[in-house]
Amino acid sequence: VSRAVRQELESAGRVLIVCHRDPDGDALGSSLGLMHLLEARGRQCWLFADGALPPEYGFLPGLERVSGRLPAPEKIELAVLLDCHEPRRAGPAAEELLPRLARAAVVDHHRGEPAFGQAVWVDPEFAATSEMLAVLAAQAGWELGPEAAACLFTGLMTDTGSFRYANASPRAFRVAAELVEAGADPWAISQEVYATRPKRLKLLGRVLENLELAAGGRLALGQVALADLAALEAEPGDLEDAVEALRGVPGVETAALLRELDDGGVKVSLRSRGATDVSAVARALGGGGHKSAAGARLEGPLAAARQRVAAMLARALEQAA
Ligand SMILES: [Mn+2]
Repeated sequence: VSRAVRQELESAGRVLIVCHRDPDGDALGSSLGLMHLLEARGRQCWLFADGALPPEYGFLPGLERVSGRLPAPEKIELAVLLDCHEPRRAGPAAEELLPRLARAAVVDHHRGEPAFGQAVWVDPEFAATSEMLAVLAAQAGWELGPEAAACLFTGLMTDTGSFRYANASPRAFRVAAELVEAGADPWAISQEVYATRPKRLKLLGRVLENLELAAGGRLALGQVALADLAALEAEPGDLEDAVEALRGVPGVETAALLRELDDGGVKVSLRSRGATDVSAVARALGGGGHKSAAGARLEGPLAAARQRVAAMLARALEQAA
């Protein structure tokens, strides 16, 4: 645990909590978890997230506190950037505000070289930002109530693929046990997060219809055209099951799912089973992420982007073999 980050969190009374744009379970779980922890200690918090909040996280206690608007800078004593370490990852409004504030702390588990913040704790050995905050709270002796525990458990559960990914370390399980002891309900939470939505199943069907195996079956490629997303009224978050399904095909070591964007670009989500570092491929494409889950944004059209990604992944597979 970073002593500097802990000191910042213990000394500030009015705290702005910011996570990356288009927040996922860990971004929201860590933000809300920290809010509950700090408010139990009498602190005042604001929560900011840019982009849509996925409906499966609607159950998180305090979610209504997450706003797409930032408070006036003079009210903020300390800003905390969670689950990313660059202000630009939090969207244009946060990118503009954060560097102007006197005090900023960062807690994140993504790879990279953090250059922002006075107190920075970035450690890719952790499975989730939520896990980092749970460890910090335990070490600091902060009271962990059931609401904070539920939020942090959600972040840890989703970032470990329900404790199945390679990042599900002994520590992740120990932290999960502490969170369950503190009142997180794994069954209730997983029911909410993994509820089967017809839209998602249909979208998964479209992706699987176009499944292509390359590199001798070690590479799975899928794509979703803008028209498919529109026809099913699907949202980007609805595609998470699809990319996991691609990676789950026996023999597949890396998977790529390409999604056509309405501005002519293409979003690519990359997954690996662990041997191939897809974050390196993502970085080469101008994106980033983790060794086994990463993403980037490319220029269109879809077919050209697909060819480019397929060639890069095939090379990465050759190098890993
Ligand atoms: Mn995370």
